[in-house]
Amino acid sequence: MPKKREVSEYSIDPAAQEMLNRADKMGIGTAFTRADAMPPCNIGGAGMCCKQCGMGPCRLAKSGDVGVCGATIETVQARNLTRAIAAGSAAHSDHGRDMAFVLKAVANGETEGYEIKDVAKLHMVASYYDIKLEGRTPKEIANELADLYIAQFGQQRGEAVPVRRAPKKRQELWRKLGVVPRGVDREIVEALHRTHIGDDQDYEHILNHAIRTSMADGWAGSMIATDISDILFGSPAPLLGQANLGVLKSDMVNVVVHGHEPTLSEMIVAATQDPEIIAYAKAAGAKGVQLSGICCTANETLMRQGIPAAGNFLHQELAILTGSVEAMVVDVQCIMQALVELASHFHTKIITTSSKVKITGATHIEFDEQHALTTAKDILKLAIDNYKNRGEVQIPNEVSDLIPGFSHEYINYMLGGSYRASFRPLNDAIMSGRIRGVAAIVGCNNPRSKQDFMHVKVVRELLKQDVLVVQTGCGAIASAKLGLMLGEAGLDQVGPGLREICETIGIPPVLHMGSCVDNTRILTVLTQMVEEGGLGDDIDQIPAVALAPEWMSEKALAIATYCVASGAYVIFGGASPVGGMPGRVENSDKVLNYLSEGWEKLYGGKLEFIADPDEMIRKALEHVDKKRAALGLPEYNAARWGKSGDTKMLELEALPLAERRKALYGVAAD
Ligand code: BF8
Repeated sequence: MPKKREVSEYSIDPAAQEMLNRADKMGIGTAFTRADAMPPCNIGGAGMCCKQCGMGPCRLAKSGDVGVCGATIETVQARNLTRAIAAGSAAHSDHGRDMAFVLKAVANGETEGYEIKDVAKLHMVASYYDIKLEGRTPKEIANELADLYIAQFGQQRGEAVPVRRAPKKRQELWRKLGVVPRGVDREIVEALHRTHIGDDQDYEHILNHAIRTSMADGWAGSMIATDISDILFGSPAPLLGQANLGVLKSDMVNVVVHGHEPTLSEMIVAATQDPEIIAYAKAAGAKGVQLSGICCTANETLMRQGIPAAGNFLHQELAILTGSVEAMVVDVQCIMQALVELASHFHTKIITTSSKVKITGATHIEFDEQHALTTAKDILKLAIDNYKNRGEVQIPNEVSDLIPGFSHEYINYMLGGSYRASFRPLNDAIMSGRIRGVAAIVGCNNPRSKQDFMHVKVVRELLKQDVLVVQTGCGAIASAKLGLMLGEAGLDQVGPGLREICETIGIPPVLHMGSCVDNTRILTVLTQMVEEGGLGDDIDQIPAVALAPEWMSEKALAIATYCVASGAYVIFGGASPVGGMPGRVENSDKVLNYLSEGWEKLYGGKLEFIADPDEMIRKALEHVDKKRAALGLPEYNAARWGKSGDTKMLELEALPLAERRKALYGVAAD
């Protein structure tokens, strides 16, 4: 019998625990209870099951086992992983493609409600590609950029253009290794072709193409998505936001937007501010419409508009369990099919909006850029009409403030202001050792582990060790819920050197950088750090590490792989999808080792799966220190810091008045 965990084992978040207790009392299942009831298949989980043709499925569970076609364990694992990376890259990149089409439509005046909000970003992106700016309107420039970006998906030969934004040395390495993506669609199609029965059978060769496919995501599809989101909706800058289920309101119509593409959510944000909609909500007996987000849609609207985040991936069911959600409006990715059945216990309407996603039993209202604002208003009216159907409501009190919105442009600005915007202060802080290194802590929740536990543990420990943390995706929301993204709340929890830097610049020690496609912002930051000088001439030399402690999606695997290709050490928590059965089945860890040692020899980056958070932290710090030593930087020593800046003032302020005067002016009180 599978073991059912206690509610306290499901999540560290009190709001989640409260809702899971409610679910238990009502006899309603969630992803947590389904995970308990569904132990993972140990052969498939190790990447040793091949379902690629009708001669199988072949389960290679003993030393020497091969498939009906003769495929070895390492070939099967490499194929399975490459397919997952292709699917993840497809999801991110198709999002990027849709954004490019919207940009084109905006440039041609064919949309309703959208405009080019960030002309400076449009100019900057266009200038990467030598698009002429002088004497042209934003729409003319956007038209040419949209054409260039749309062409990146179907391009057959040459190089995807965003690759030129990487450090020069890295570009040369990619060219030498033959992994520069030609076009997004071509690499994804080739990944599917190569992994078909009877095709590529050398695991290293297959995995080489996994790298190229992921590059089409990180250095093309996702980068395009982020660029265009900023151009259309504005580059994020810090603002005050809130996170957790306490953002839902008992006296307002609650609409939760969930998924990924900001084209939908931004228009719903605009529609909630429409006087007609506010009046409609009041006529229905509500105080107004409270909009909140789940998953990466939450990140998109939080960092640009300050729309509160109801939660991360595992909060999607919990929001409905409050009984207070009139409508959950979804587009693409990370949407659980279980939502419809769950919603049937309440009055909540699940509304699908993408031409790519329908869920049996959900209401489908298709959204397109030509009628965006009208459709957004129709959706909101449907939610408002549903307000009268509410039953018993139980909204947890938990809510935390946070400051999101640290785009790479803003980080550049905040380090030196408009007077001398530059990454120099960050590089200097790393070189002096005040900042030991940088960690990007990203990725999902996974109901097989305790929600948010690994994220928060790793963040807290690295902060104590003077590691600056940047976050995206559901990991960012985990820290937000715990109050780690608010400057003054976080600073008593960080090491002395990092604290000095945060106080000087006026930033929280954990920087929210956006959604999962925005991991490309981290690539940009790393590139700018290289270009600033002092930390080597390529990304793999920077004392930096990337972690996804609670990963679950194929997109996470795609991100991990393009980060490795870019030179990063990537640590995933939980189990490897190609972990094999080392010690029990010969050669079943060949692929696992290749992702680490093999890729490190080629790219200077590597991917490892480490289940124990303490070991994850130890390896992350070991890596950062190794990179510091290789650069000839001083060994990290926390004792050197913490006695400068505000610390002295605080000590002085704590003295009795007479002693303070003496310390300040050398004279005692009159
Ligand atoms: O793209 S972190 S659970 S929401 S996959 Fe999904 Fe994972 Fe969350 Fe955003 Ni990213």
